[in-house]
Amino acid sequence: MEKITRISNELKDWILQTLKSGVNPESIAAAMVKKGFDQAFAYSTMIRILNNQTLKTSDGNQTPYIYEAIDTFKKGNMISTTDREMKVLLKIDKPFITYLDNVLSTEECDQLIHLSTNRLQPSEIIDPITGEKKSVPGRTSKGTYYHLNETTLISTIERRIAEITSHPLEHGEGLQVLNYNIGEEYKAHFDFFPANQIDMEKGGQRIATFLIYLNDVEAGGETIFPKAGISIVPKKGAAVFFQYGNSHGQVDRMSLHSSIPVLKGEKWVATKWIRQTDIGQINKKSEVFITK
Ligand code: PD2
Ligand code: ZN
Repeated sequence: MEKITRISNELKDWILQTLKSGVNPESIAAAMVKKGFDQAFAYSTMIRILNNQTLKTSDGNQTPYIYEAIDTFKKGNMISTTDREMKVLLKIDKPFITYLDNVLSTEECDQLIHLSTNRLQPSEIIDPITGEKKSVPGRTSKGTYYHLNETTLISTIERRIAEITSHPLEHGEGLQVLNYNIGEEYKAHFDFFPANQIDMEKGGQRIATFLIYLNDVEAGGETIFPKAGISIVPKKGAAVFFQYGNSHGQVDRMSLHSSIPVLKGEKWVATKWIRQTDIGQINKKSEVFITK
């Protein structure tokens, strides 16, 4: 059988993220060969990527991502939910990113940190090659997951997120609370899955992320969107909401983002990843894939 000698943009992104997550280049090249890639092509592709050289991809002229406006954000500089008023601090259309103030009260932030402190575990990813969960240098935070509606506080936050984003609560994965100490980070990644990991039984593709800052960080810890040239400085109770999936099933590569290392103090965030459809009974907690 003829061996594959071209790679797609999607595979290129996957390789980049897999490398950043700490998987060694040989394992990735070996996985490509197993999937039917020409051996010399797989290894030379890895070398080009490692040396940061340009790479010709088979789908360089893909249809551009179609941005779709979200109703809540068409209406001005304030957003109201049934229980809260919040101010829009920043709104960018392409990629779609908003920064909202006052999403959680100081007390809600403190309560969520308190609730999470004794549940923290090293953050993990799922190795696409072995399928096993593991800690990697690219994601050094600690974290914990909550089931949908696990406590009254979690329910309140989830209902508020659903009202702000116009995405039903059931489309959200379980809330995740992350804690970064000095030097800890989450290297550049996409939150959406590569096409071969989308499971329509479990909510389908991830299409948006709602990230709430639970404290002020003394230095570092910004959320960076390098392709968009944007840096969001954490502010207690404020939230960044970004959307990268549309009704055409496309995903927006401009949504690449990272959490840069904390330089002073610590950082606490709560993240909600939102899917296309209902997440389903068996999968109420978030799972972190290496594609992230
Ligand atoms: O903690 C952050 O700022 C951050 C940055 C990028 C969190 C995530 N991604 C995430 O949870 O997906
Ligand atoms: Zn992310």
